[in-house]
Amino acid sequence: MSVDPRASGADSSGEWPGAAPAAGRRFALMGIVNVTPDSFSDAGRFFDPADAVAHALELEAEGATILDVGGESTRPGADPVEADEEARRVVPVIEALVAAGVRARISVDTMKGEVARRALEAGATLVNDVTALRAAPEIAELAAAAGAELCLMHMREPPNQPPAPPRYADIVAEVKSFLEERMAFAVAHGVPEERIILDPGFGGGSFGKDLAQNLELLRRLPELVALGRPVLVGTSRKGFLGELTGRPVDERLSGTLATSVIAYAHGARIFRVHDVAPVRDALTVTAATLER
Ligand code: HH2
Repeated sequence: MSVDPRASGADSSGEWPGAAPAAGRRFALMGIVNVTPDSFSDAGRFFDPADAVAHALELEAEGATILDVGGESTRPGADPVEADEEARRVVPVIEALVAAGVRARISVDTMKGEVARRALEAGATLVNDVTALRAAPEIAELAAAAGAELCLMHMREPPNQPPAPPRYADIVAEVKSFLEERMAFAVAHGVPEERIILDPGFGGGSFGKDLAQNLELLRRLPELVALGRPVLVGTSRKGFLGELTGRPVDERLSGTLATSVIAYAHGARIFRVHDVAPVRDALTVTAATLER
C-alpha cells in the first residue's frame, strides 16, 4: 500500500524529524504494537516477537510514522511484569524493526527505567511513559542522554494500585496542571522542552477517568493544546467508547474514528491507534476540510 506523505509525519525529503508531524504535515499516527499476553484489546495476538514485528511492519505500511512497542499491559488487574521479562519482550522486536530498516520512529511504552534504557540502546527514539516519570524518574535522564523524545501522560493513580473512584473538581484543570508540573520536572532533568509530547490519558481503569470526564477532556482539549507542546491522544477501542455504543472491544472502530476526528479538530496531532489505515483516512479528510 502506498502512503501519501501529506498524511504522514514525513517531510518532503522523506525524513522523520520527530514524532510530531513535520512542518506542513498534518498529523502523525502511532501504531500500537503490544507484545503482551494480556492487553485489553489484542491480548496475546502479537506475543511472539515475529508476529509483533510483522504487525508493526503492516502498521507502518498503512501510514504509522511511530511504532509504539509495549511489553506490559496497563489494564487494571494485569499481571505486573519484571523489568527483565518486559525487556525480553520488547528489545528483540525493536532490534528486528531496526534491522528491517523501518523509517518510522520506534517508541517504547514503559514505566521502567531499566526497560527504557535497554530499548533506547536497541534503537527506540521515544519513551512513552504513562506515569509521566513518577514510577521511574530516571527515565528523564535516560531520554535526555539518548536525545530521545518523551511522552508524558496523565493517570491519577500510581501504577499497579487498585483504581480509586475517579473524583476531580475540574478534570481538565487538574490534567493541565499535572502535565505542566511533569513537563517542568522533565526539563529540570535535562529533557529539552521541544522533545516533550503531552497526553491527557484517555480511559477508565488505571487511567482513572469516567465517561463524563473522558468526554469533557475531549471537548476541552484546546486547553491542553494551549500548553504549547504536541498533544497525543489514545482513545483507540477504549472502554468509554463501549459504554456509549454498547460495543465490545473489537467493534469500537467507529467510536475511535469519531473521537480521533474531534481530537484533531481540537488541536491534537498525534494519534495512538490499533487501526492505522481507517484512522488515517478519517483524519486525511478532516485535515483537508479544516486546513484550507
Ligand atoms: N493507552 C494504553 C497504553 N499506553 N500510552 C499513551 N501515551 N496514551 C494512551 O492512551 C495509552 C498508552 C492502553 O491501551 P493498550 O496499549 O491498547 O492496552 P494495554 O495497556 O492493555 O496493553
